[in-house]
Amino acid sequence: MIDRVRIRVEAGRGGDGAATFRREKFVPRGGPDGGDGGRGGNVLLVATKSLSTLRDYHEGDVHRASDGKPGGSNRKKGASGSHLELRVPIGSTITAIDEHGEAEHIADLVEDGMAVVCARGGRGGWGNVRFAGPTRQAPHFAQRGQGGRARLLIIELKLLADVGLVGLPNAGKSTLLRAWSRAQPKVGAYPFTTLEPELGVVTVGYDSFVAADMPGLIEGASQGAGLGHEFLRHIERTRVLVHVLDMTREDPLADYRLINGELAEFGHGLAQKPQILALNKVDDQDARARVVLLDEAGELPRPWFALSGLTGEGTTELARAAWHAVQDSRRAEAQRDAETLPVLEPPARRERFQASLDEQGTAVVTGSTPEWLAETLDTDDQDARYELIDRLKRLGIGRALARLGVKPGDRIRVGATDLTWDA
Ligand SMILES: Nc1nc2c(ncn2[C@@H]2O[C@H](COP(=O)(O)OP(=O)(O)OP(=O)(O)O)[C@@H](O)[C@H]2O)c(=O)[nH]1
Ligand SMILES: [Mg+2]
Repeated sequence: MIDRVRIRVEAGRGGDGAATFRREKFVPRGGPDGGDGGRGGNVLLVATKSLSTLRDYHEGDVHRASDGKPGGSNRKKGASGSHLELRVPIGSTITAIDEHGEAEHIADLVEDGMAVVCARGGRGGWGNVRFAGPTRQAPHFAQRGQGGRARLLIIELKLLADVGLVGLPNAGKSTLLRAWSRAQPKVGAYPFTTLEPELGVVTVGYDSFVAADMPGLIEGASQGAGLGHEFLRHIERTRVLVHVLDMTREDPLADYRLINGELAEFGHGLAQKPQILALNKVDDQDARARVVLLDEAGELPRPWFALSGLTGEGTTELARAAWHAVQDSRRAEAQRDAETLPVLEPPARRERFQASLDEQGTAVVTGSTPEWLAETLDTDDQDARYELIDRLKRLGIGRALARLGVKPGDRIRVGATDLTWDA
């Protein structure tokens, strides 16, 4: 099962604006008529129930949305690039990694049809018509299209199971899932028989829940030992844990503490999940005797059930208890959701730009609007540069630069663009 893949997504670039002039009979030089470029396509991830794995994705693949088309003469607007929709299974978690390697959680796609835009296409550039005004009737420049956003994404598929079976290798987890459901996970008399989580639907009367058989956990699993680390994160989304103990072993409670220690060490709330103890293999006489002994000594953490996955004894009672625990958890969650209704607040007012001096004393302006303008207006073209500076001033950047001591003729930087500031 491929459950984690890293891909690169690239939104489309905006089309360039056109710098054209009307050609009419008897009019030697018509006015500007260059149309705007179309915007670049977005990249979206969409959850679909028709997929259950990430098999369609390959590590390092690049997925691109299409670019916007350039504008044309006669004010013709360029066509927008089409969006790229990447389909992923329900339960996919999307994380973006920025250039510094920092991870940012983007979305949990937990329902069919749920979608998230993970890279926005660039804006189309304006045609030269838009730059005409009383002082500049024939602009010969247009605006370039904005680059599309590119992002490195990690898509992870976490299992959506109600109940997770945890325990040491060989405890009998797979055998229990076979007894509980029609799933046929491999059973072996050796550790690490189960290499991948397997799901089974467990029926309880008219109800049912989904249980996930996990690879065995060992000491150090939370640090990556054995197979544990890879799979501990699958347990994150289960509501209830059934902790399977092999009662034929010398000291089952030591095993119990070891596994719980690993769950606590891994974090992510695993240790806080409701847990039901499954005292397994009681078809074995020594195992049964051990249950009686520990019970009489009052050492068994509750709730516990004695069972044999092999003969099926006690498995129905355990299934029923697990189902009730799942119901309790669902109810508690519904209540929590009701108590934490979203509060509508006005969006925080964001500054349109920021201006500061870098170590060399160069003024640096950041912000999405100024950066967009600097990226798309050609600073080598006299008129386009005037237009850029004019627009930056209208954002209030002139005053901010003056406060920083910037004088006409100084070099400044806007985003990734260097230019000469003009008063
Ligand atoms: N006597 C007895 N043996 C059992 C019982 N349940 C499982 N076993 C045996 O224990 C061994 C391990 O069983 P599995 O179900 O593969 O154990 P697991 O916990 O899935 O093991 P891993 O996948 O390696 O983590 C096998 O030889 C099973 O036949 C039981 O209730 N009684
Ligand atoms: Mg197994």
